[in-house]
Amino acid sequence: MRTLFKGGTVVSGGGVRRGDLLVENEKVAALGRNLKAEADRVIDVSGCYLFPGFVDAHTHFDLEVAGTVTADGFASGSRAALRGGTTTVIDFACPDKGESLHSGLERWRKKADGQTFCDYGFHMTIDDWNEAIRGELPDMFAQGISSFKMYMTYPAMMLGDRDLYWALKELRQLGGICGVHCENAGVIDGMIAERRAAGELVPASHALTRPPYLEAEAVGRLLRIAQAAECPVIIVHLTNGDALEEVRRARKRGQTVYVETCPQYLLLDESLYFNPDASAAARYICAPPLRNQAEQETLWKALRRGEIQTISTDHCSFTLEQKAVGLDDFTRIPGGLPGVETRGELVWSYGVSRRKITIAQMCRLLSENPAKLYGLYPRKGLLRPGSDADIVVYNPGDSHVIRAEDCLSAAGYSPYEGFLTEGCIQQVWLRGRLAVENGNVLTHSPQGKYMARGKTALS
Ligand code: DUC
Ligand code: ZN
Repeated sequence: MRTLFKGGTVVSGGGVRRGDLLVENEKVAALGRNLKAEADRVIDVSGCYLFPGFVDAHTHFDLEVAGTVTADGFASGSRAALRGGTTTVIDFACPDKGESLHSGLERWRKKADGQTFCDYGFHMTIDDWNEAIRGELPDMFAQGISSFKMYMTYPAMMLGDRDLYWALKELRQLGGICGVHCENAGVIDGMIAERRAAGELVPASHALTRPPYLEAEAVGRLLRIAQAAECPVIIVHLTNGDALEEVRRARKRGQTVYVETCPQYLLLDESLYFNPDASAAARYICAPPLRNQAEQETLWKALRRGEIQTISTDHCSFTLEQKAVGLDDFTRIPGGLPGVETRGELVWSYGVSRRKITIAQMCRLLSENPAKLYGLYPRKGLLRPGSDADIVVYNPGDSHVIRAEDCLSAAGYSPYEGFLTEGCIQQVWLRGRLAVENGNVLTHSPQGKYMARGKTALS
């Protein structure tokens, strides 16, 4: 099957170029101006931008958090992803403390295989450090897991400084890359205890007990640990300028540091936690929490300057009923926001359209850089002969209002309710097949393939 996309503008991390694109079966076959190719079908994409399918390198589908399980499993989560132009997700396999990495991976493969509508891979969470886990790492690479995750907070998952150091040293030897959740666990625990003693358990206390400087402290400490281990690291979901300062310092010292942020830290602010209606405030609980508007501008500037490499979503969805268990005790509210469905249109509408970033930067942040960083490039992350024909057809002339009732996520609400988009995702193609058209997912069975990934290729 040969499909010719005529009259569009093809986007890459290097820029935009008017031209046609020929797809043969699952792959891009040719690119060029006025391509004269025989094709079984011709798609008129004049006026539209063709992006390489977006990669969301930070999703949590089918994850147990605070005694409940995320509303989205791999089926609903990946349908929502596809609808939002995300053709590949990298989710987090998360073994319990004491469980082997192999057993955790097997559990996550069972959750995802045969259920997932877009392509997918896994990062492996290291929530314990011992000889057995060290011994399992080489085989993780053999199974296509080249990236890992560690937590400096959450008692069920966190590692202390010594174990972070040893794990990073080992990953350096193996050529792995690790994302780290940076927040200072001890002081946060102390602040929570103080709020509890004062009977201040409303959702606003969530933001007050996780201030930006405690994230920055953990980022700074992690980067010194990474310096000792001589290992590159990724700061996931970075939210603020003080944390970014720590990254700048480490880079000045010569360290390799990658940074991810998320749409919620660019577009939503902490005033949402101070809504006197606790059920309205609870829907925004996530960690790290939302910050103020000045921090949003700091992040946009850092994106424009190339100091942040990826925008992923940290999609971790709960229904309002699930969030409601903690209305009188914020520590019981399961943390996380839905977002996998709206990232592309939001970044275009509030980033590109408002001239905060360019179209090419959007392509780097959503497609090219995550594909390179997580070992999927050049199969994913660009449109050139030989790449997978994962294509987002973006129509800049259209627009719509984000409404939860139109969304596919099982969360049942959207943090971006009422946001107006500029432009719309008109079509999404997954490996040469039309998967989404005008907001409708056309594939009725899960077609997603497991992506065994190689080592990082982002410099
Ligand atoms: N933060 C959240 O809010 N949810 C999932 C995991 C995380 O780090
Ligand atoms: Zn996360």
